[in-house]
Amino acid sequence: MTRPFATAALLCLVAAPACDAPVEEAQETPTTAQGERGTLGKADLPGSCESEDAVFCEGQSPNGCWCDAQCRDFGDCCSDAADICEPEPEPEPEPEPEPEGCDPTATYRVDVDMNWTTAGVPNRHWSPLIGATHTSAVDFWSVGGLATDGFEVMAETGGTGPLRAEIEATIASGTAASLLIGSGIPTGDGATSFEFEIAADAPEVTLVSMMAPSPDWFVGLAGVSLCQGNAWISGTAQMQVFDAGTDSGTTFTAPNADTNPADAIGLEPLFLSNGGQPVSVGTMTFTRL
Ligand SMILES: [Ca+2]
Repeated sequence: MTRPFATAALLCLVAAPACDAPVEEAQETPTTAQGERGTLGKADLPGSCESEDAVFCEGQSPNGCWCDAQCRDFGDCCSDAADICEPEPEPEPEPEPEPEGCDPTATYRVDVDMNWTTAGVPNRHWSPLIGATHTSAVDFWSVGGLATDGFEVMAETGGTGPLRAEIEATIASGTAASLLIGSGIPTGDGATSFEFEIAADAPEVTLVSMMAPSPDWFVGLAGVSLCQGNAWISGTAQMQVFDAGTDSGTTFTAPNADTNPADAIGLEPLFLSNGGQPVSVGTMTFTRL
């Protein structure tokens, strides 16, 4: 018996695993009560990473399954390891807010400034303004379209009742928001103005007035949005003279001559320049207040 051997035998008795495998390997491979930990190729094992009074996220559950960060690689995670031990994912950052869009409502003043000065026309004037604030889902008139019955009355007589009823029907149906009514202008080259509220969910303006006297001629706007680029805008529109297509008279004071069937609404030829460009007879200026 030699001392060195006896020493080695004693070491093996005290620390048996060191005799079967190099010490370094034994430290690299975690072991369970059942033996070495190896890849199981499973998603999880029965058991829990928590008991009534403890959690086992840094290591092994008393049930035998594991709760540590390596358990996914080994395939020996407890079935609730992800729920119990993985930190809550960082919440998604709040997306940048979309551009706000136009304020929900805006107040405007419209200044109607007319300068119709055709000589030799008796009693030149402009009939009462009528229109609406509305959505893009409704057109009260359009170039190339046909005049409604109410629009025909407005363009031929200046009367606003039937067109007002049509506008109120669209308000009731939800495609228009409010009726716009302004005074007439008792001369060809006078002015008038009024204020109105408009809402971002019905941001378009239609506003018309009959040129009087005339067979069926009028000025105005058709569905101009005052909300552009997410902002309420102010601006000026030139007033061109349109023919409603419902009366065939060609002079200011021509007798009634119903056009049946009606023509499409278009620019009135009497108010085109030699080059065919519409001549402005005034302006409508919309100013946000
Ligand atoms: Ca006409």
